[in-house]
Amino acid sequence: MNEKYESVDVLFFQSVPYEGCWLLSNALLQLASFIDQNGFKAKVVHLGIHYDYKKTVLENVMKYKPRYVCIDLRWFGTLYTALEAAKLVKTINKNIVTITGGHTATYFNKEIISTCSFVDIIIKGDAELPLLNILKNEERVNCTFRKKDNVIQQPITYTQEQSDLEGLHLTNLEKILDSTNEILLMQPKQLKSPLYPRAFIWSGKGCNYNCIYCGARADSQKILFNRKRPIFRNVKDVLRDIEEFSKMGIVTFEFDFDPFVKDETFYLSLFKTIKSSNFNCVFNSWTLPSAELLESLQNSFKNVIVTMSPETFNESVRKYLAENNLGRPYYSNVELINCIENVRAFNNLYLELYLVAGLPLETDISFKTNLEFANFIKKRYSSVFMKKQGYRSINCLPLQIEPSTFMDDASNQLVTQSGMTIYRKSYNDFYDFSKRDFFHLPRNVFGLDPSSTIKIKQNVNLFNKSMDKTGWKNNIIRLKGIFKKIKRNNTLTSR
Ligand code: B12
Ligand code: SF4
Repeated sequence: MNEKYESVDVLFFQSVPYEGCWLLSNALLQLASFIDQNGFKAKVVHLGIHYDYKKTVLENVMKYKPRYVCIDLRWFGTLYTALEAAKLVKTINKNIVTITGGHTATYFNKEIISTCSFVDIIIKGDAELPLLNILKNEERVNCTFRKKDNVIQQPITYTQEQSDLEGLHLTNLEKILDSTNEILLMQPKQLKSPLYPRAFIWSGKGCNYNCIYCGARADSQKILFNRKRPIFRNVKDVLRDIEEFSKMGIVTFEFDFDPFVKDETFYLSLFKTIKSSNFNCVFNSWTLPSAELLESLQNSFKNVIVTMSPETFNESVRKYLAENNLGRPYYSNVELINCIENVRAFNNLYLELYLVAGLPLETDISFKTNLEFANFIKKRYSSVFMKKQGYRSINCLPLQIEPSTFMDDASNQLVTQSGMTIYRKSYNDFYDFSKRDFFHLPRNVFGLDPSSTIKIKQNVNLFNKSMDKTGWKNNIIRLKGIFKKIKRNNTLTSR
């Protein structure tokens, strides 16, 4: 380490659930950009980059000599390495101020500050202004910290509104990101999925829905962020982010923010302004996209994967969750099929479907609908799926317990009614899971009781096996009736 590096004010660390994990939180890049725009020197380092997170922490603290180290703690899976990283920083220089933030840190702020003397400050909720205040030595907001022997837990008084998002955008990635190309372009080596490398484009915050299993459901947004409604960014700022990533050679952009009910204005105006004919898109649609939105995706991008998450093909389970404010708005299987037909009508649009195994109310009989309907869709609409060896376009993922989910009476009641017991609730439960996961030790992956776990595993295996073989004649006969109900959109040509 003879080279001389310019020291920075803030060193951001992307924590990892396991060595080599490539995922980089968009929030870290945005926070670093914001700090940079405000005249402070910031650097983002990914702890997954060299398959030895401890070495990466040590080397980079020595290299950049930061005053503050900010460690990502959005995903509960990274609890262990995030806290270990903070501990290590203090062993190098105890005067460096260690800060963490994100969904998980916010939810467990009190537990972390009380048990981890090596974490100085937890920023709860939106972190732009609170972090800037810390750097400027101004009054702290949204923070949990120790003062003498007391724990100070400030209320969340800073919550970004739509207007606060104006002007927030990525700055020079090469400047703020250490090993930029390696991080942004390392993805294809590890993934089977097409359209990689891709960059995630942040388009807004919050959610209107209350999906039973989600740690960012509308009710959690109030607790974690004091956020009452979803907000969108400016199209102009989003375009700047796309431009910034494209300078690094990335041409595929992923959107995963769709909290609206029948209001697609934001995406329609964004896609209208995208000029390059080389860009690809992955659009995670939380509801069913309209034909107009699909058309605008086809016009703006070379290849597009549209993902939809009906969660289950069993209409009564889906309806129950939606009607009881425990899921996204209800749509019928007929409406879903109509939408798939619309996707198929555009040659450059491909479909991915996501289901969840282990939803409360699910029975062996209701799960069977998933198998039958998935097989039917795969066969009937085979041309709508992207062909790639070993790549599945209809997926069934297991339910996994996150912090800040299943926290109201209605969801708890439903869980008990379904014969399930949640085993992962407290900070220690989540910390233990994260640590065991990192060391590949036996662990309760889904956070549920043993019999629910066995059932979920069996169903996922059954589903995957069924997706991977051919010959689904029976299902097609059984499901033929649905076609009678489908209102075909005659204006679109079929693939
Ligand atoms: C987009 C998204 C993704 C993208 C991430 C793209 C990317 N490159 O960042 C993808 C699809 C890859 C993804 C993956 C996963 N996700 Co996700 N994701 C989201 C989603 C929908 C939006 C997050 C977002 O972009 N917000 C915009 C940013 C700018 O805002 P923000 O994150 O709130 O950040 C602000 C504050 O939280 C804070 N902050 C955030 N980070 C930090 C760090 C520091 C140091 C500080 C000080 C502050 C701070 O300041 C930020 C600026 O104001 C949320 C749900 C939601 N609506 O929030 C789930 C969510 C964050 N994901 C979640 C989960 C569980 C996952 C997965 C584990 C799912 C899985 N089982 O595989 C994986 C993670 C895999 C891994 N390696 O660990 C949970 C997390 C629950 C929890 N407490 O752990 C959430 C809350 C809900 C959900 N179920 O999806 N996700
Ligand atoms: S739509 Fe559902 S899964 Fe997605 S962020 Fe909202 S509550 Fe969570």
